[in-house]
Amino acid sequence: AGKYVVITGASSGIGEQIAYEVAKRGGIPILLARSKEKLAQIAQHIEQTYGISCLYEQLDVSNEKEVDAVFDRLLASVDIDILVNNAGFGVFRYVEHIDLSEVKQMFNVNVLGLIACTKKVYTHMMKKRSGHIINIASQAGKIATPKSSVYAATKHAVLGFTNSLRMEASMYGIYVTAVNPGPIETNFFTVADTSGEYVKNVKRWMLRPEFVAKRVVDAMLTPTREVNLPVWMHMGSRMYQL
Ligand code: NJP
Repeated sequence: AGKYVVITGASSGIGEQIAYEVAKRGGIPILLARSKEKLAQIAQHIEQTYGISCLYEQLDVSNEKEVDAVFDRLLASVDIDILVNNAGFGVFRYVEHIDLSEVKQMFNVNVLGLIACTKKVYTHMMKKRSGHIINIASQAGKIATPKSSVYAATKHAVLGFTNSLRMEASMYGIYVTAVNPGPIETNFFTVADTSGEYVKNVKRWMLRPEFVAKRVVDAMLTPTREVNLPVWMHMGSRMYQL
């Protein structure tokens, strides 16, 4: 309770649900994303429902200057306890149709943006010798499926970065967790899969974002040293873990 939890990509999907779950359990979410109006609505909902007033700021994680400015401002007024690097997107295409500008944008957001946000908060956490960094990677960071080659490459990069950071961070009492869910019912696929081909195949197995948010907040409450949370895949009535 009372912990400050910064969430990137908090304007929809998993990030939004993590914000509600954090507030529900007495933490103070700090919401970051590009859509400031959506963040304002989410903050208002949190205030009305949980009586917690939370900060929110516009941030494009792929803009280095913005990352610097936003985190400098936040750290001047708030002692950040937990960072959830959740902002991210995918564009699913067969390799022959890949557009290099989309590749760069995916790496800029999913990988470089995540590293930039981590660096700002990690150096703060190093000084106080505590904290928890949670990176939303993906099933695609452990295995891959057709059409998701570049997205999978970004999430493999996130997992590699996370695993190395965890070793370094252990010397400062900082926990580092990666989360690797299977497909989730969010806006993600409206961008990732414009043809609907992928969703058609996985729709019935999709996880609810509330489910993932609960698991993420559980991990905040009982951090452990290992940890890459398992891939969860929902199929029929079963929940598989990889
Ligand atoms: O998707 P969505 P999810 N700077 O589209 C924000 C991973 N994941 O919740 O900036 C800052 O509802 C965007 O906000 P806005 C996935 O890779 C998903 O599913 O206002 N923020 C929005 O809040 C991603 O890392 C699945 O447009 C930026 C949020 O990101 C994370 O889960 C499976 C941004 C995206 O919300 C959340 O995705 C899996 C930027 N440049 C992992 N660009 C899945 N859905 O199946 C985007 O294993 N955002």
